[in-house]
This record gives sequence, structure tokens and C-alpha cells, in this order.
Amino acid sequence: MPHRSFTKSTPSASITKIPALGMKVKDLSADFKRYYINRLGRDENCRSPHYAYEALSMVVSDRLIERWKKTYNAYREQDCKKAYYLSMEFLMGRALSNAMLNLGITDEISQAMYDLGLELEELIDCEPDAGLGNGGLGRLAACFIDSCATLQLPVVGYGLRYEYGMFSQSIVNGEQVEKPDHWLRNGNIWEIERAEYTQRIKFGGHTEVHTNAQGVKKTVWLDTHDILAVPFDTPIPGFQNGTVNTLRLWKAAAREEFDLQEFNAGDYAESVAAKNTAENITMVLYPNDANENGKALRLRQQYFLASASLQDVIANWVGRHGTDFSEFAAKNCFQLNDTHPSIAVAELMRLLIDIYDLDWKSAWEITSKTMAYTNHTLLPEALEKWSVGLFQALLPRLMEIIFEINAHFLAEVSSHWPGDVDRLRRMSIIEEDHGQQVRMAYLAIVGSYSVNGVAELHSKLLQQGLFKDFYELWPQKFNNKTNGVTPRRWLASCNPELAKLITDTIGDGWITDLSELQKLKPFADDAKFRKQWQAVRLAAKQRLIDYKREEYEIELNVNALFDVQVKRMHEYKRQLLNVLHVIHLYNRLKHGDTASWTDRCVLIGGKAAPGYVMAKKIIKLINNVAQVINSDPVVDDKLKLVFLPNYRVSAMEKICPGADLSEQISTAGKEASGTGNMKFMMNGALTIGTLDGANIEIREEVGAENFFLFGLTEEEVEAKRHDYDPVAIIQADPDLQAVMNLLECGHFNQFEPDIFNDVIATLKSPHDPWMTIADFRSYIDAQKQVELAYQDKEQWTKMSILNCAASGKFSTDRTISEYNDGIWKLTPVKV
Ligand code: 26Q
Repeated sequence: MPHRSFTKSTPSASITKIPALGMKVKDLSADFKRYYINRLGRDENCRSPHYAYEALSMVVSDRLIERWKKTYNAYREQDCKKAYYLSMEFLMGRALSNAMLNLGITDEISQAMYDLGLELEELIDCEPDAGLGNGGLGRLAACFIDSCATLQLPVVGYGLRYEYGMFSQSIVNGEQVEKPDHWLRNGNIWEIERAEYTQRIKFGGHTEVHTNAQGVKKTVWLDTHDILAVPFDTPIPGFQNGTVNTLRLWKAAAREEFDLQEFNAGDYAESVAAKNTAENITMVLYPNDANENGKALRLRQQYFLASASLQDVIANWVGRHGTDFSEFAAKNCFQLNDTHPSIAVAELMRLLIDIYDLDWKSAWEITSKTMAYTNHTLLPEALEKWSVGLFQALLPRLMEIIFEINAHFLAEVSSHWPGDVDRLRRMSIIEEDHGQQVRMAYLAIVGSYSVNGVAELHSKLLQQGLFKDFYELWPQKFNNKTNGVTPRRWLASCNPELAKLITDTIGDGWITDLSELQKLKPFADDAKFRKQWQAVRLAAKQRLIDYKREEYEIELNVNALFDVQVKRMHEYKRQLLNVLHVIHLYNRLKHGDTASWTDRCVLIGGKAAPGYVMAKKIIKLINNVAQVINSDPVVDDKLKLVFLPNYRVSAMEKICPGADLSEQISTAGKEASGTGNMKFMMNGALTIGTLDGANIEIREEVGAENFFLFGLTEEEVEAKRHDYDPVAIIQADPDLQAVMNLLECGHFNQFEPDIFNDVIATLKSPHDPWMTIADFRSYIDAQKQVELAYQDKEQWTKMSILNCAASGKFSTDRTISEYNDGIWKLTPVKV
């Protein structure tokens, strides 16, 4: 693919000035027809929802691009400070309905489509999810850039344009089967390729020290295998405010001279193969939501993102300010989404020193005032480490720079704690224990002026545990930024009926100031309002039932309690505990213990990393238990268990409005924050949860009486590890014993002997890190409280209203305001 050359001349005003696009039904309708007929080449005889989706997206996209230019120009004119959100994942989901909402044209479009005999919902469902992320961390990045645009902050998202996103999951014989997600197959209306901003990324080769004409020693990085990074931009609209920010995703491409060189040497096949290696870099998203350590391709991806993004920002800087970097840190800030892009610390040093001739001290001064790091995990096994050998082979110059950063850093530690050799060993960026390894989290902490966790408890545990030594050295760097979710997608757009009821009751200020939801509080005592609330929520449950009904092949009872756990499959999230409760309920039915029974539908969904054997076993167990329960005539309508396949952003938009009970049941101290918990709460679900992550803050906001708490605290978990005896706990609890008996006798795997043996063994092991058995009794008792509470319909509705009313804190508008006030210090720009 030869890359075009571009002249950077300014086009004449006559081709850039055009009248603003109309926003009325007739304008939208006329443009739609023009695209459908003239651009896509279809006619009245071809009524394809897919092409109608494409035409409509073009209509909407045109209107975004108009505002995008204006925003770009406003930022240019003000020469304002900017922040860059560096993330290996942006889990954007669908763009169309969000864009319509933020442009304020949903009703007009709906009317225009209706007039043409088209159903808007059907078109919206034609869009594939942009699934460029695993879960929480990737979706957080997407909610963040939505809030940045709504708050009119000059923030650019930088990420990778994976050809294949998160795999699609189907269930065959109860087991997860992965299919590649070729989300770009039918093109992507929402992106624009910007080949003129292509960057060149170096890999491999070696370094040499040369003395330049001024007698200064300079390191040069030679004989590299270079790969091009081509940017694709997606517009990110703010909520009805004229701002449209940018998400810039890099695609890897072989450099143009590449093919020629090899081709002339006569090795055509080799040349094409090498081209593949280059383009492989952005081929696929790693589908692990925990560390898959040591894969060279992953390190290539990380460096590719960091280097392309930094070079892009610096090219822009040099274009405006020349090579004077004295104001660079005052005008630029990089927020690192976990350690995944933290190689940026070393790369910025390299660019400033090797390319722009700064000395070490000046370069470090700039770098360490420009980088900020967010941690998203407490699991020590999930902390990224790279072997020094691999680093040296792939990025020799960066490895040298990391060694030098470490030398300076250890000198600082030494001067604080003279002679404390053990502390030096503990804090070194290079771990020496089992062959040399680079600790990426430590590189990020050393190179950043801000280090934050994502919920109060998580930030506290980082300071007292994982990063204790660093907190002692630099307490001022550490801070908390509790996560949030965007209320545009997660309430206004996904639950329009509830949104309308809220707006009719308290006005529409909540959409951009979610704390306004507090005004709903008094209406919890208003019987007429409760009736309306019940009706809206019942309709949402019915829609959830209708959504892909054919997939579950069973009828769900809309009056049953909808008890939902959707999230990645992980042992620490304890989907197993949920299953144990379902088996317990099944036991109760079998024994006629149905006094004060509440009908329940337990819905569980989530993907397992393809190599995570235990997580896949748990999926199989859920499906097998579902099979037995759902086909037992004694159980009937009283209990259903359903595994929801292929959980993703667009699925959650349909699931969260219909949930009564939100399951947030991780082992305390393990879930950094959670964000699904917030989406459910905002839509009026009640939470059953442990004192973990943001659950603690949810409970604080809504009050203990409106939250079903259970389980050990983080401190109790840690204390109990030493004398944890699950077998004794089982023996002492007849309910638990009955559950384990059913599992162990093979009741759920009659024709598949032994397949759950390892699941049972972990539950019964005194070394089970997730201590599922320890929380069983407390969980069952809390679920009993849920059951009783649900029977008092008016009381439950009150609690539902109060949960929604108390969810104001969990808007990413609040989170981003805190990032801005505490870390970025940007000035909003009116467009
Ligand atoms: C690392 C190395 C190699 C391959 C993959 C990875 C990798 C990829 C994704 C490691 C971790 C992730 C994602 C982590 C994640 O989603 N964490 C979640 O972040 C949320 C937002 O802060 C929190 O709410 C969740 O509690 C946390 O689990």
C-alpha cells in the first residue's frame, strides 16, 4: 500500500466554507435518501436495514464532522493545555444512538425514519459493537472521553485500531466457543483515515554511541525494522454543546519502501511475509482481562501505541512552538490507563534526548511532570513484568533508558534511606529474583507526578499494600479517583422510558449534572409516582425478556425477581458463589421449603479468557445447572437460571434497565472498583454486595437500609487466610452440605463424569484465595432478606427509586472533573 504524499497548503476559503447542515426532519430525510440512493446505490425496491443503517449513519456523521472542525479550530486558537488518554482499550460499543442523542436529533430522526416506513430500533441494531476492549478498563476509557467532550475539555483519546476486537462468544453443549470478531468487515462509517499524520515506529536493531560535531556524545538507534502507524480518527460528541473531541486509533502498516527493497532482491514471498509481521501488530486485541505475561506481540503493541501517540503530540508541538520544550509540561499531560502504555515514560525521554537534543535532567523534568498513572488492579499476579532479554531484543534503546531511569531513582531512594539494601531491592524497577524483569508499574510510578486508584478502598490498599514503599517516598503523588459511568449512554439512551419519567418529574438537568437525581428522593413516598416507576420498570423487564428470546428457548416470568450478574468470568468475581445460591434455592424447592418464596430469574453472563480453564469450567457449570433446573417440573416458574451468551456493551444497554437485583459479590479487596454496579444502580436495581471496590461508596450514598450487604471485610479475609477451613464450614452448615452433596454426587453432570472435580476441589481447598465457602452463609442470609423485601412491592419500589436518586456520584462527569481539578488542570473551551 503506497502512501500518498501530502502538500500542507491551506485550501482556499471557498472549498471550506459551506452552509450549516439542517437539523429538521425534512433535512435529515432528504440527506438520508441521497445517501441511500446516490451513495450506496440502493433504491425503493431494496429495503435493507443494513444499508438504511449506513445511510443514516452518514447523515449523522456529517453533522458531527461539521462540529468537529469547529472544536478543532477553537482548541487551536486558544493554544490551550491538552490531556491525552493513552489506553490499549476503548470499548466504545455502538455509535449511532449515542451520536443522535448528543446532537439532540433523536426525535427528528425517529420521525424521518417512521415517515420512510423504517423502524429506527432495527437500524440501530444493525451496527456492530466496536468491541476494542475486554471489560471495565476499556469501557471506562469510553465513558471518560464522553464526559471530557460533555465538559468541553480538550482531551484526545489515543489507542489501537484492532482489526479483530473482543471475540464473540457462543455456547455449544454448555461450553464457551470463541469466534473472531471481524468488526470492520462491512466498513466503518464513523472513522476517517488521516494518512497525512502517519508516524514511523522503530523496532529491533542496536545502539551505538557517536560523538557529534560539537563533541557531545549521542546514542543512535540503528538498523531498526520500522513500521508505520496510520491514524484513524473517530468523532466524540459532547452532550448538546457543540464540542466534538477526537479518538485517534493507530493501525500498523508496512512502510512503502519495504516491499520494493525485498522485491528487487528477488525475494517476493519473504517480502510479503515481512509485511504481514508489520501489520500483525494491530491485528487482534488480547482477550485477557488479567496479565498474559511475556508475549512479544503484546509488548510491540504497547510500544507502538506509546511511540506513535507521543510522536504525534510532539510533531504538533514542534509545528507550533519549534524545538523549545520549556513549556511542554505546562501544556500537555498524558494519563496512562494502567501500565499497558507505561513504556511512554521511557519513550518520551528517548524522543527529547535523542531526537531533540535535551540533556537528561531537562528531559526528566519534563517527562515526570507530564505523565500520570492510573492503576486498575490489586491482584499482584496481574502486575505487568517484561523480561529484560525480550526488551533488549525488541527495544534496545528503551531498555538502556529504563536502566538509567532506575539508576537515578535508586540513588534517590538511597539518599532517603541510606544503607537500606532490602528497600532498594524491593523498589528497583528491575526485579532481580528470577532473571531480570522490568516492573512496569514501578516505571509508571517513578515517571509520573500522579498515581491513582479507582475507588476509595482500592486507593487505600495501594498505599498500604502494593505500593507502600513508594507511598512512603512520595505521599503527595498518590490520590483516589472513584470511577463512574456516563449517564448519557447508561440512562438517557439505554432506558428512554425511565429517563422520560425522571425528566417529567425533576426536569432534564440530571443529564449533565447527575447529582440532580437527588430531587427524586421525596417521590419515593409518592404512591402515584411509585405506580409510574413500577410500570416503566416492568416494561423494561419485558423488553429484556423479548431481547433474543429465541436464544434462551425458555419463557421468563416478568413478575419474578430479575437477579443479574454480568461481567467477565473470573474466580475473584465469584460467579461460583451465585451458582451455589441457585443450587440452594433448587434444594429448597425440592424439599418443599417454599414458605415466603419469591419467584426468581437468575441471569448470568460474561466471557472467559480463552486460556482460563477454571473460568470456562464455571461457564459449563452454570449451563449444566441451568439445564437441570429449567427442565424440572417441580421447579416450574419459581426459579430459572439463564446464561446470557456474548455479553458486550450493546447487551448491557438492554440488560441493565430490566434488572431488579445487581450481584456485586467479589471477595473483599479484589475488585478495584467495578462499574457495572453503577449502571444497575442508576437504572433502579438494588445491590447485593460485599464491602469491595465502589460497592462501599454505593452503600454510603444510598444508605445501609437500601443495600444488601454480606460477607467478610477485606481485613477479615486477610486475617482468615491463616486458618481457613472450608471443609469444617461445610460440615457445620446443613444447607451448604446439601449444596455440596448435589455437586459432588454428579447431579449436574450425569453423563459427563468428573468434569467438575477441580471446581469442587478449589471450593474445598484451605488455600482457595477467593474464600467462596467462607461467605456462603452470609450470602444466603442476605439473599433471604432480598426475597422478603421483594414481596413488599411498595417498599421495594421505594428502595429502587432511592437507589436511582442516590446514584449521582457515579457519573463520569464527576470523575473527570476530579481528574481535571486534581491532575490535568485544563480550562474548558466553549465552542
Ligand atoms: C495485560 C497484559 C497482557 C494482556 C492483557 C492484559 C490486560 C488487559 C486488560 C490486563 C488487564 C485488563 C483489564 C483490566 C480491567 O478491566 N480492570 C478493571 O478496571 C475497571 C475500571 O477501573 C474496574 O472497575 C475493575 O474493578 C477492574 O477489574
